[in-house]
Amino acid sequence: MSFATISVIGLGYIGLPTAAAFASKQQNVVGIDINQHAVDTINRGAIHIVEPDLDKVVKTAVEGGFLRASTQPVAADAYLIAVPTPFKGDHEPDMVFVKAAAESIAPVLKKGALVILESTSPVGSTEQMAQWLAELRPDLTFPHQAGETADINVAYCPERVLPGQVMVELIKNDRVIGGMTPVCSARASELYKIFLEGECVVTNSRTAEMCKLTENSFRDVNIAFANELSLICADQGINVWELIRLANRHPRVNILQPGPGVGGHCIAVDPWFIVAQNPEQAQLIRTAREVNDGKPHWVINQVKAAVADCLAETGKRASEITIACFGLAFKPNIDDLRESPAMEIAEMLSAWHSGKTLAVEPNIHQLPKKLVGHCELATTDEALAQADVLVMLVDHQVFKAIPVEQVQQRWIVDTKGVWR
Ligand code: SAJ
Repeated sequence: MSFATISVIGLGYIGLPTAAAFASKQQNVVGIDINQHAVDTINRGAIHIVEPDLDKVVKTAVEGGFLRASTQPVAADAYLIAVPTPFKGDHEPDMVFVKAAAESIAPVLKKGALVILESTSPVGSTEQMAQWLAELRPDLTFPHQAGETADINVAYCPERVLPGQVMVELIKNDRVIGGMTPVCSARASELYKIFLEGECVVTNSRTAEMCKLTENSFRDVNIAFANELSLICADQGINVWELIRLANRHPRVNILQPGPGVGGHCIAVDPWFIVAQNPEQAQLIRTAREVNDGKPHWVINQVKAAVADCLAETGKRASEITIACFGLAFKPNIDDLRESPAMEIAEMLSAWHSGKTLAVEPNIHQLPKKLVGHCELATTDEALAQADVLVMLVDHQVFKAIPVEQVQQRWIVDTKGVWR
């Protein structure tokens, strides 16, 4: 059975590329979002987020009449829900957007439709979503009620694309397909095969939900290991990057890189979903989160020690000292400042420091609101010429290309090993 209309609910970093990928295969796609600005932008053939190559695919799809956006839900043969799943103050997952998405499509659902949840969600969310839909549409049957013969098929199929490489990974990566029944999985696989070059790997919805959380927790735990090593090495007078390079020569060792902390919307969030559901068992996962969340504070203390040293050696007053932070993005070579430990550090440092704080971020043209009045946006050359204390926070390619002889400062806190 083909899908005459595909509707993607949530046109953000995952939903819009997914909608565009289907539309690029000449499918009729309607994207739904509550953000009128996003809808208007997409309908003009433009994009409201930054992701390489997405603009071209969206433009072609909109101009070809295969993709349109709306704030109003439409009847479709397949729905993909890709809305945010943040956590609340106590690290409990907040499913309010998934619930709202289910409520929005319920009135237009028709017999034979497929509903897929893509948002990162705690175990059991897909069954919960099917239940919400069933309560709103008692005239239809759902997999938890009617199994293989249900009117509506429901599956969990997580995205696993890397920001910055979404348009490639969306198509090439294998896709975990977690149907509530084997029929649901078969239909979901059929849908993704429209654009997928990777494999569809079939399981049930609960395993698929846990798989997504596991992937990001695995990375978080491994980064925490590297971050903990960086603290130990600083204490022992050992260069942690050399240490990791040497240890990784072992055929079965592959340590990740330490940094200023872990940022972005995924890795710093998803492990908490496991912890919230399994507080007794998830000791290592919780500790990894705490280690990574604690890293920016450790970096601040390193900078404070460097400033104290600089004051003692130069006899200057604190207000006469300039600190330069290199990088604000949450990882290298992107302009995304969301949940960035580098931003957190620049913010805390500029609030603490009585002198000038410079921020060097070649991927942005104006300072984010939070830093206005506290920091000055500077070029690499200006910062290297003016600053007493250098703080390397993001290993952007342009920073790695700075010739060593241009870096004359004695006080350097290098969280990425660029100036090792
Ligand atoms: N980081 C380190 N050291 C490393 C690697 C990363 O400190 O060795 C830091 C980065 O600087 C950044 C954070 O971790 O602050 C996260 O960056 P990332 O590149 O590891 O991951 P994201 O958040 O951009 O994307 C992740 C990916 N998940 C995995 O690699 C397991 C991606 O495949 C997921 O689709 C995405 O989360 C998501 O949407 O869940």
